Amino acid sequence: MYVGKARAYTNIALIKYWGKKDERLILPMNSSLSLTLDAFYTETSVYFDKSLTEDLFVLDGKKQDSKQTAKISKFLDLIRQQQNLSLFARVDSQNFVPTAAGLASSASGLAALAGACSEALDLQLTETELSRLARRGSGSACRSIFGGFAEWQKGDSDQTSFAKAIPSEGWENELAMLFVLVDDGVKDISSRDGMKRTVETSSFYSGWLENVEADLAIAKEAIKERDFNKLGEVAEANGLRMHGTTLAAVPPFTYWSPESLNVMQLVRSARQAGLPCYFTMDAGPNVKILVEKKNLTALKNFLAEYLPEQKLITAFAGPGIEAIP
Ligand code: 2P0
Repeated sequence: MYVGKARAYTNIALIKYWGKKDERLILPMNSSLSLTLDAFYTETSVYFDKSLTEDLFVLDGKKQDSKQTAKISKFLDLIRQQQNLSLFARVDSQNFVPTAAGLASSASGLAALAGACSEALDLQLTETELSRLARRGSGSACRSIFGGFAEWQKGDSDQTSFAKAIPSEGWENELAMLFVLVDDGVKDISSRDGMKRTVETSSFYSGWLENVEADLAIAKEAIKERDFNKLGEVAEANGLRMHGTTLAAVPPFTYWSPESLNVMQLVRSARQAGLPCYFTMDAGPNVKILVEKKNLTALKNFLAEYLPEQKLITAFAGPGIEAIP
């Protein structure tokens, strides 16, 4: 039996990954940039065990169905093929999220799985190699190998597509991200399906690609200069442009709910009131607000007039992946 365990934290993109050039290898159409957070993480143990006759995936103590297990098995197949191994595995994962709010993330999940497999089989991977491996499970997972700011350089092959830490001299520790939980009755479109449909059918997708590398350059400059407004402005604009592409997909869709729009407007109002803060959204209705730590209390007080406190979760910059003995 080979056993390994790892913990990985989720990350939120400030410059989004949106679209694949190669679905099998998970090579993205564009580079992206993220902040790894401390508030949400996954711990995963993997047991490659010769007594098993199939892969087993247990999440938060519950055995998962064949559809959930298929994504895990596909990743394990890759490991088995690379390592010339024929054992099935039991994967035991626990998601640590402050509430059951649909915040479980494939980034932390697949990064933790890659780390656990690497530990179990003593692969002795470099961070770059681990990032490439995690990418094969879920694109955004390649960024969760690193703490703080990370850039996923799109590359053009399995070898050249991986994330790197962005040197920031600890500036990320002056920042916070406030999650606003938004209720949503709409049926989910996974980010995997959403980005595929957008790449294949959205007439706005070319506009996304035209701007994203310039956005990334501005974001990196902002990090270097510790310029909060510059980083926030480009992140907000980039996120809006990503969400814009979905409106022109066939059939069209959006991840926004009416409440998401209300929260976006609240962020604009907070800014008008002299409080620097910026929003971003992913493949769901929750809104994430980037704010400097020194303004976090003021932002919470501002929002408290409009939103119940239980809807807010605060996160700070988090660490990179960790092996658990
Ligand atoms: C991101 N998202 O950069 C973007 C923004 C969602 C919106 O990466 O198909 O779960 O497994 O590579 O990584 C979520 O997509 O997709 C995502 P796959 P993934 O964070």
